[in-house]
Amino acid sequence: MTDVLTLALDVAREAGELLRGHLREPLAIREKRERADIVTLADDASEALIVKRLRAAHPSATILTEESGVHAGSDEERWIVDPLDGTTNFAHGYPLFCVSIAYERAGELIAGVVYAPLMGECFAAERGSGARLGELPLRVSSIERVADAMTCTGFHPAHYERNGKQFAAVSNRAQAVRRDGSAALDLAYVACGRFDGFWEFGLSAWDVAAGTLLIRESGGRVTTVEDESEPSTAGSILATNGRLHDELRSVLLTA
Ligand code: 2AM
Ligand code: CA
Repeated sequence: MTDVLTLALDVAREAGELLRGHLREPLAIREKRERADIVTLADDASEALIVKRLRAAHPSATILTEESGVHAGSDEERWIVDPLDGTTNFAHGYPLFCVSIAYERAGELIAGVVYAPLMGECFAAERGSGARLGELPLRVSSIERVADAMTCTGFHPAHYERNGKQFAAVSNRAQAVRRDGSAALDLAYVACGRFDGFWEFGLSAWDVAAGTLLIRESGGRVTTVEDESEPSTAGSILATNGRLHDELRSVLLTA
């Protein structure tokens, strides 16, 4: 395991435990830019801890975070951090939330960690070395058809109408569609074969960077919904076991 992955794992676990501690407190919640886009003290505290720890151990890299933006550093190396993915779940005590930390060198994803403290699960991937859940090596599912698939999606407030149509279209074809509320964790669940496919619109790099590497290192495929572009800045993501990617895309694009 490289130093970078060890650092990401240590920091994600520390931040996850901090989030767990904040769950017992009354939550101060404020709305951000849009209705239903909320942030809690826990988001800010987790982010402060992560930035401090990454800066101390690895001072040269840029750090991109959800809440405080870009902490400037080298162009070559970048951490991409969501200190709490699934804030709405967290705020209601629903256990599907996580810390997501990815590390990029020269624009390529090198390491990614998704830690869900209430589930007690830590997913980690390193470019070229595979992905693991704890000690267990990960593999995407072998489901071949949407008809046999358990899929998941997320609803961004700007896209409810399209989401509704696509949710209905996939529900009519697949075994199931879930809407779990933490994109980073949903992607980790594709990597370990619980979900066969996931799609969402309106996500940002911090929601998808670690999960994208987890899936690619587990044998899956990650693109945008529309085409083969990289999803991190493109505005949509389609992430599957690879086998049903084209079929799921065609169901979504004709919905
Ligand atoms: P967050 O909890 O870090 O904000 C849920 O579908 C996914 O979308 C989550 O990963 C969530 O990340 C993100 N999300 C939820 N509401 C959002 C909003 N209003 N704007 C941007 N992202 C949002
Ligand atoms: Ca977040």
